[in-house]
Amino acid sequence: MATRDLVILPDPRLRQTSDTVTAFDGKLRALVDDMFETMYAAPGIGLAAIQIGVPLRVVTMDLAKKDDPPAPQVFINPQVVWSSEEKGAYEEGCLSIPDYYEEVERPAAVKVKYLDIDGKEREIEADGLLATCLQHEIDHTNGVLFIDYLSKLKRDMVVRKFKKAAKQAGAAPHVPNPTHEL
Ligand code: GNR
Ligand code: NI
Repeated sequence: MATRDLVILPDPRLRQTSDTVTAFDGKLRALVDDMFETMYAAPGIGLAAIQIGVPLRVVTMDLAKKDDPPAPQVFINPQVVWSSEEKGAYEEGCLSIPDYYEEVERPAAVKVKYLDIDGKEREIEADGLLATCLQHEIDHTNGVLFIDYLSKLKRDMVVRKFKKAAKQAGAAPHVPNPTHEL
């Protein structure tokens, strides 16, 4: 088991559509293990595989409150099959967009079909934080980020900030005007 590096905005992999999982084997279990380790270490309450660079439709989640026992959940190939007309608003964050939080409005309740780690078909009806988190993670499997629901002005501001940060992180150390020294 190992933690993996998180993929951060503006990495183009975050815009990839992930592939459907077809093999329910040890490799999938190892991926899920690494996703939980990475998610708990971050810490985050949900993670999509693309956030560690693996373009597969795999989602991990744990919504247990601090001091409650862990409640790990895995969703393979999740898809929303029903969503409520009623909307709910949550302040969302994303491990791929660190330290940025904004309120997002989404359907308040959803029904999600998915497969469990053994490939067995499951269905869950969710509201509250679980509904929000499921939609946020399913969006990741489709290359969609929560900033896509904000105004263009807000989204452009965030993307610019992260582009600048990535550029500075990758740039060579800057020595101002070395030839103009006395
Ligand atoms: O840790 C996370 N918290 C969170 C809070 C509100 C709505 C969604 C989330 S998911 C996020 C982890 C993450 O980026 N998952 O993709
Ligand atoms: Ni996210």
